[in-house]
Amino acid sequence: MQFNRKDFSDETLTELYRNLLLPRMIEEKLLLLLRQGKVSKWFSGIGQEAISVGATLALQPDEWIMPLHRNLGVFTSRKMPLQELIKQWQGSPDGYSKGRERSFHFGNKDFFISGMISHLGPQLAVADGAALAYKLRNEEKVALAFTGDGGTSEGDFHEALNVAAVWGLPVIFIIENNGYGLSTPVSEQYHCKSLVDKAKGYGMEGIQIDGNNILSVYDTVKGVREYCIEQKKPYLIECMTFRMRGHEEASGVKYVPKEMFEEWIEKDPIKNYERFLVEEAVLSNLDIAAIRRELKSYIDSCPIEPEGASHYFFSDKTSISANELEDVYAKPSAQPTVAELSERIQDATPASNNPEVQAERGVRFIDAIKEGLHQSMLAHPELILMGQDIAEYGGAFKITEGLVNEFGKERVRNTPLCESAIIGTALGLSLEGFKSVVEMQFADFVTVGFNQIINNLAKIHYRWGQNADVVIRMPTGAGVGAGPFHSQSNEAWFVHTPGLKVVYPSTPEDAKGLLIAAINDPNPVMFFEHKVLYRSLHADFPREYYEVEIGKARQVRIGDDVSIITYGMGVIWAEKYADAHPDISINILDLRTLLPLDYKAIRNAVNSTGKVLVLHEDTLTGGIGGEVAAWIAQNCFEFLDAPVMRCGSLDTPVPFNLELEKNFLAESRLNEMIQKLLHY
Ligand SMILES: Cc1ncc(C[n+]2csc(CCOP(=O)(O)OP(=O)(O)O)c2C)c(N)n1
Repeated sequence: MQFNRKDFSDETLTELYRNLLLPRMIEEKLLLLLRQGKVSKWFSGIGQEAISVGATLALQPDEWIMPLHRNLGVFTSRKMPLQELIKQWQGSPDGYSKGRERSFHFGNKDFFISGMISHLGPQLAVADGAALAYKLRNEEKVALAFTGDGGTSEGDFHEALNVAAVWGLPVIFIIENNGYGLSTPVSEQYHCKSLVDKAKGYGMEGIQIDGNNILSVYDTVKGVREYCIEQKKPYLIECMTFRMRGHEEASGVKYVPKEMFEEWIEKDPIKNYERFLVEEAVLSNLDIAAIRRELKSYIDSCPIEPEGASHYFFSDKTSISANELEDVYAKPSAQPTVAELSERIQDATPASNNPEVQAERGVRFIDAIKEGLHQSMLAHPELILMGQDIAEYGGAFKITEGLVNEFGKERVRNTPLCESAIIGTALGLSLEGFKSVVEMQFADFVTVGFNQIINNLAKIHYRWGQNADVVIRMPTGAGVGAGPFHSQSNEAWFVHTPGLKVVYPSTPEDAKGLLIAAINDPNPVMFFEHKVLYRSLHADFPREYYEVEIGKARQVRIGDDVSIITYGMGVIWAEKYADAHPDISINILDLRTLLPLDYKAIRNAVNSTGKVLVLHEDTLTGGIGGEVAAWIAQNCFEFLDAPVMRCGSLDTPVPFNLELEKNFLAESRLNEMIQKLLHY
């Protein structure tokens, strides 16, 4: 192995050595603990340390790194105390993830390390977001993300590299090509000659280097960092290396030919670097032995919980559930109050008090959403809008029309066609204190961004205390003959995911106030907007900047005979039905927020009539109606005079033909269900 010390001082070379050695020695101890059952899971990075360590040391300590499961060297080179890391690995409630996550599935803002999710690829776009934040603030910084050779086959790899290239983001993407993805050799993983060749396809530069050579990694990443900052571009580095142990400690290495180990043991990053340091007279063998002794005593001084990862730590078991639930959502931070934010808007738009401007203002559902977005852009200079065709074109439904003229293309961003990367980017922006609103062109297309929402955004606060300050706007629903992929109601998918908030307004006033509240909320909010209502629903709404509280239902009508608990288009159907049947006294509750539900309001609705119909446009089976009905049965049984009934759409995909669609929709069965209930 050839080392080129360039003009690195002896101190730098020694510092690199200490950092390189530490994760190896920690791992050797950890492998013991694993055998003793004191640690439950371990992904070894032995043989690959030069990549994590060299790359981390080449960055500034306040630049975000997105590591994966084999990157212990990132954590140690960022100087995370080993004592704290051990607590994390042992599942201690005092650990970085409070015992909620295993091994390296956690991050920490103080160390600018973003925690991975098991799915690997999603990490890459989060780096795009952090880099976008640097770019927007004109900071001279890069973000760095790791992937394995296996991870490059994921769509997330393609999406993240493409976005970084198109947007000119300072991101360093590092592929650790260690020959295998679990048991899959690279020959079964990709068909190009070298992974670095993929850089060309994205219009970015790339280089392949020896990942076992610490100087090569350190020097390359340093140079690439400068390039990314100066050129405002991403860069791909493929580090060739080898995994000296199994995928994880239980999985063995039978599938790896013996000769490969023989070949790569000769290329061991530590042995080779030690030899070089001695040859260069930077360190003597005695110095090396002294450093090893020093690190050993540091490692041995860290307390190990003898019981290992177990319930042992939770002495006060009575409060476990309360504590657990407490951390699902981030608390509002010390951000300005609504009144203070409102002042910003007044300062920015003296014209908003002008009667002529006000007279032109529309009162459609869509106008309320536009106004909520516009005022939020004024109130939050750090709010970024992202979506397909949302800038000059104004979005598929023209909701963002005009915003780009006022706020510019940096804040109103057309995106490539890649929902997953954009939602990941939004999360990365959030790491750096930005807010974002992502527009799905149609709610149906959220499926290709699903993983980021469900696994990354939703769980991040519970897992390691980071919030995802992201609103995802979901133009939803049927009724316009748009067929199975432009009409679905998919809110129930998200209601089943702790960590998300799900909001679904049915009036212009609520649409504006809830959107403002969603943007002010530090948590990820799925914001459903019924497409049919955009231009068909007219009702004046307050012009000032205001919030409608998330989690509070709205009493639409008071009645004695039957309660309809509903939301979204269901509210419109229920009101229409009540107007057409003045002889029936109908109580209507608009849930407005589906997660968290307003149980108090539901209880009142049950109590006031004793007969309840839960109505929604979503298909019946597995819809939110089932959840509401079950809760009522369990908690309000004594108020009921009839079984709780549900009215949902037919359990089929949404058909295109208007007659079929009409038959599909829940409204076609509303009268039948109400009559059943009344005559029970
Ligand atoms: C989406 C997804 N599919 C499958 C897995 C299971 N899995 C975990 S790691 C891994 C191999 C990853 O290989 P590579 O990206 O080369 O990284 P390495 O483990 O070699 O460092 C697999 C298949 C996963 N975590 N996520």
